[in-house]
Amino acid sequence: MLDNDTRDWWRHAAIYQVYPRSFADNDGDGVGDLAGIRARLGYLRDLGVNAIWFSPWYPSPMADAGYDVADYRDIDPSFGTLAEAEQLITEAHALGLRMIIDIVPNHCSIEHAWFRQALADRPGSAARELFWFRPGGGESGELPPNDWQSIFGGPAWTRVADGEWYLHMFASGQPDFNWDNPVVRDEFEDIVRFWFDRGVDGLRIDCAAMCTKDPDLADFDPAATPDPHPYSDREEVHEIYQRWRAIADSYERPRVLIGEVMVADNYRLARYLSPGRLHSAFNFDFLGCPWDAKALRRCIDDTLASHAPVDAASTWVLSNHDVTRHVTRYGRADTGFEHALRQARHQLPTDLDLGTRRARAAAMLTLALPGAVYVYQGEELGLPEVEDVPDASRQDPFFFRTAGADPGRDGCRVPLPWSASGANFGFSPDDAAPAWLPQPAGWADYTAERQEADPASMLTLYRTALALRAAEPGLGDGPMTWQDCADGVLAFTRPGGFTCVLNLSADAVELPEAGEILLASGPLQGGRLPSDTCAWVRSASKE
Ligand code: TEU
Repeated sequence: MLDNDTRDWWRHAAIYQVYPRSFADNDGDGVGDLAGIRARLGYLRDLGVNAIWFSPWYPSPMADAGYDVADYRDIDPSFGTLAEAEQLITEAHALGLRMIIDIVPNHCSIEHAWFRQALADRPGSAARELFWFRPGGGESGELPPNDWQSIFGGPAWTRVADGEWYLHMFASGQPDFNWDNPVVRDEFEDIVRFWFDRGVDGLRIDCAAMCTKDPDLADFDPAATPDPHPYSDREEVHEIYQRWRAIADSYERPRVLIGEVMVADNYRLARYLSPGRLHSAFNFDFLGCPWDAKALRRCIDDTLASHAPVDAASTWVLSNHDVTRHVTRYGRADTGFEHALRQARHQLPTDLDLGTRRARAAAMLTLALPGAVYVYQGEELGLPEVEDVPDASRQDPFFFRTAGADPGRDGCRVPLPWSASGANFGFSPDDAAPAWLPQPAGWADYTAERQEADPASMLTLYRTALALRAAEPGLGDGPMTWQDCADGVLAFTRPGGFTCVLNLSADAVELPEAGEILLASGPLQGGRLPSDTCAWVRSASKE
């Protein structure tokens, strides 16, 4: 039995990502809010997840959907109040759900009090030293201080009225903090305590590898993979999390640190997870792994091998608010990582039936693997990417900073469909404003209400699989053993006679184990496991 109350709950938890703008709207403005989430906590408990991770809920001008934070100690008024957040934490805990919030330490918003002060003060002032302000190049400082490019496209520098430039690795509304400055470090340690004191169980740390920069701010060639890198995965960054870990461990019920760590490989990732640093990090390698038996096996083995020496639990992620939804990705010819992040955002031929069949199988695979698993809101409903978001509704800076060349991430952030009745498919109450991103007309079939009653739905599959996982002693963190099987088929056992079999080959195959079928992602064909289908089997001889 997976006990949600154990001290190391995060090693095996199923963690549900709530994107607050798009989960549920209670006040009818077409934007999700905390009251909407509170009203649907029962849905999450019934789904069977152990924890919720909230994307940013802080006051923000929403230049990057809340990842541009104006005040780290409050709640955006469109979402609610700090008092409501505290109620939400208490109510979630009462239902046995842990609470993880997003913290964004690499950058803030241009509306943050520190940045406003920096703009008001002179070059060289203490407020400017909290960020990366520099004079420009060229004859009269008209050129950016270096050649760094924003991750959202275009130069990573913006010029202010007095002629200086400030660094922003993302949108121009997201100035990067100067983590060499002890004032920044102290401030964030205080923010970390602020939320832990309010009962938050863990932090998801945004852009965790990027906080520290080479103060020389020299030009560099990204293709040359410089070592050390000027702004990513630098040695000094670990000190930040060692200090946060000491804070997390100082609580009677220790708090958890989960990194969004984008680095070259799993071995670099594992350095963030070594003792005294972060507890856990997202497995983006797995998210981007092509739908192919050999590639998946290699990725799983590499994950386990890199995590074992630092005694970290693995995590398994299929989707999040930054990537094309996996039902759509898996319905395409190329399912790999670059594709997930970029090209896939462009309309490409997609077979949604195929994508859905694979997504069902993939969910069962992740839930059977050792470690923790993340579920991005809407994946339990089998939502596809919304590819025809009208340009006028788009909000993602990726779209604007690439002049539309990259349509951005809005298509995976469309508000959830709850029911056929009610405004915005039940996302909002009656008579509400239109949802902040329009939902496709055909989404009635995806509503939670319709799926609840359907034993063949994606929602039923997630509920059943999560309940089985919680009851199965060998699942969650712990050992797994590969079984020999045919090409294109993956099979592994977990303790207690549990076997997971996934057929990625074109033809139906015999199940390698005789036994009771606990769950299958699709109907078997005369006892054989069809292509793109996964089954959980309890072997007759429980070893
Ligand atoms: O993402 C970090 C990041 O590097 C992303 O830009 C990622 O490469 C991209 O979204 C893939 O499409 C985090 C957040 O998850 C993202 O939503 C924010 O926009 C970003 O940080 C800036 O805070």
